[in-house]
Amino acid sequence: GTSIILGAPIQIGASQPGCIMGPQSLRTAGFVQALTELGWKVTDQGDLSIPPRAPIAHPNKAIHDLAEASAWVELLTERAYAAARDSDLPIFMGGDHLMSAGTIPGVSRRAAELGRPLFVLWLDAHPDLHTLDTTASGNLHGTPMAYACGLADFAPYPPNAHPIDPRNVCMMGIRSVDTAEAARIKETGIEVNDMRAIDETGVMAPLKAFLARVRAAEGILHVSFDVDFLDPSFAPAVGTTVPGGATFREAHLIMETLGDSGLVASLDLVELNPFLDEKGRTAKVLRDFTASLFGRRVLDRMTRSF
Ligand code: DIR
Ligand code: MN
Ligand code: MN
Ligand code: MN
Repeated sequence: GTSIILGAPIQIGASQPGCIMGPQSLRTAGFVQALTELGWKVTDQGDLSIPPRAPIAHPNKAIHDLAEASAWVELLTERAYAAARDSDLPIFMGGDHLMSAGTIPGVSRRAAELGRPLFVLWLDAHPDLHTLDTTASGNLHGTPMAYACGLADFAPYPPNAHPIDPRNVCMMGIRSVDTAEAARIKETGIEVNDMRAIDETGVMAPLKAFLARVRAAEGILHVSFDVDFLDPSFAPAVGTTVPGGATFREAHLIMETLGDSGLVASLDLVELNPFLDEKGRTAKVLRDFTASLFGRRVLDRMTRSF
């Protein structure tokens, strides 16, 4: 298959700097080579950038960098659409999770063009369901899912022309939810498998049920992978660590199962903050999990030296 890689070095959506180095850290970890070795034809389109913008004020005084956020959303919607049109399984390398406010509408536009529904598997400690009115931190990486689902007016962002159906979203790993987000989960009925649910059922039962729904609907699947989905004990390079995350084995099983399904059409890798890491540890974890989704299996790994 073919994969376009797009870097989106965004950090203005997060509380602390560092995610700007995410794409370069993944490349340094041999990300492209890992996929090429599996037989994929990879085209790295490099990193996107936005021109400087005049500030935009918002009634919610907590919000910062709104003009830049809006520019990223506009640019990424267009570029993610093109990457989905032009390759089998594009990878969007963040950058903080604000990135997904562009990538999901972009791949959703492509799904609409193909006449197929878009489904989203959201792997994150957080649901990122704030609107511009409810975010208390003002960190816009807490808002992309509300925008992607069309749950509120996000002006000055461009209007979302291809909102996704909240019933087509499956969240896993959730363990930090703000009050306004909890209300929105109730209203929309978004499927949330929090860590307690995963402890009770394991990851396979909800994942298999979701994949069966995607298949039955002849849907297209987008996976949005926030580093803080993982337990910080082995993936510490993220600004918003929350204890009690997915284990290495749970995440590995999810990625191999997604690869086996053949349903995944695009992937976000977000919130990697290499400044908080030691020796590129978390970038290597993301490289290997992505390789699992792209077809690397244990029998291949046995022939490698690690
Ligand atoms: C929190 C943190 N809910 C906020 N969100 C994060 O600032 O809105 N999402 N870290 O990934
Ligand atoms: Mn997130
Ligand atoms: Mn998160
Ligand atoms: Mn976030």
